[in-house]
Amino acid sequence: MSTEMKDGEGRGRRPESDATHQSSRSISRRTVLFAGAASGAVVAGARAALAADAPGAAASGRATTHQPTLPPGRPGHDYLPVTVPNGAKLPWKVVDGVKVFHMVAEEVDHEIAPGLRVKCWGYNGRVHGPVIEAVEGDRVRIYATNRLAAPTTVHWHGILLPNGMDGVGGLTQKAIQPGETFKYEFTLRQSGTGMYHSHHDEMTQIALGLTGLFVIHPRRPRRRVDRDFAIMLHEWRIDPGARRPNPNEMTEFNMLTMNARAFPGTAPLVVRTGQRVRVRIGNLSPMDHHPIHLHGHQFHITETDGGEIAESAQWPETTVLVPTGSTRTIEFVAHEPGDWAMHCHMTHHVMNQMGHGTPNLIGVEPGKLDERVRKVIPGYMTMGQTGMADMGDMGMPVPANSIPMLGGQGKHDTITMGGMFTVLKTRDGISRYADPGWYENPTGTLAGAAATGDLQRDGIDVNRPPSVEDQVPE
Ligand SMILES: [Cu+2]
Repeated sequence: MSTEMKDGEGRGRRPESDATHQSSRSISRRTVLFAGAASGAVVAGARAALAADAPGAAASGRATTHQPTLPPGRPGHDYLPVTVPNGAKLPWKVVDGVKVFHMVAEEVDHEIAPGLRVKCWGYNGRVHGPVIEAVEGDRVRIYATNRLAAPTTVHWHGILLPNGMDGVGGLTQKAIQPGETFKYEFTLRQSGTGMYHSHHDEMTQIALGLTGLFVIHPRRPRRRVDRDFAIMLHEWRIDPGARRPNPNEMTEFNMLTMNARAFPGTAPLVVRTGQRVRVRIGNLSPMDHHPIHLHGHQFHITETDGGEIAESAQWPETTVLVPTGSTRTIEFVAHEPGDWAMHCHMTHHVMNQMGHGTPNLIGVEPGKLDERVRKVIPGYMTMGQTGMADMGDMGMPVPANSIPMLGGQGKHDTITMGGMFTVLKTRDGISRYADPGWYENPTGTLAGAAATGDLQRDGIDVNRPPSVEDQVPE
């Protein structure tokens, strides 16, 4: 179906000025019919599409070169607005049928997690920049003011637009000098999750936070969801005690963030049991890809930044790899109440600043070492013999303006995670989405210390050597 429509677009292409007189639906039908007539092979498909009142290219999540400008899409009417945990959205107003936005690139004092504040570069006082939200067919006019000390540009990543609006410094425009305001204007020809970021001295400016998400809702959605979340991934090098992320870092990133917050600073995703949930995940980390894993569910990857994935091509997953410079959208039904971890599965990406460079002391017996070192360094204590979990809750002092490697307080114990970690909180019957606190596990559904009676009944002797069933060659 989509292949046929692509053919049709090519053959049926018409100038935008002409197309603007037509509704997108009539154009879609015409292009489908052109394709059928020209190839003589897809008439049946075209008929089927018309019979099903198919949304056509303009509403399919696929690219079109002649999307007419449509009346500005309205939140709550044309789309369900996205929820941005810990984040913000860029406000807009309509002027003569155009959605007008104003973003300001500037230095931003930003809290990554309680105890760690850093000087980043962001937009409109936020890191990352506020989410731009619009609808396929909207015409958008976006003013970009530069209040940084350096030139910058704004590139609309994955967005289909005229070349001169692409925001690549030197190649498609002059850089926006400090104090200048540039104007970008185009009609949104697609739906899906795009991004925006500086395309001038990217290494410095992206590393300091000049990125954001650009969500474009379809004009006529094929699938409805009840909750629609947007999360931007990032990685930073912030030395303990430092207030400026180091943009020169190439490999040793030590702060990993979701919407520029690290656990325990990440807000949960709150949903009601049974709701259909979408999570859009963008990644503009300088160097790394992030496999984001959701506990307790199977989801489908429904979109990339290249558009919607045909249903027949989607496959179930529990982890979605989000390469840098990409977006991935997942959807699932929140069928099971509880507190479900959602996190990057690279183990060093769920750790915070302190401790990545520590020597390997697993299994080491310090013996009298501590005593002897304390004569030189009062209070010295060897750590790490059993791993890093102690770093979370021992209350060990860390340098000012830095946070321990891991640890947030959970319902049952310390959560030995940090960084790119958050929680999907699914609750029965809620109508508000404020943090509902920790999940109360129904009796009989919570793992806990085994009772002696259970052990005896099942013949488990914890003092016997553990057994395995050896595999012998057949
Ligand atoms: Cu990661």
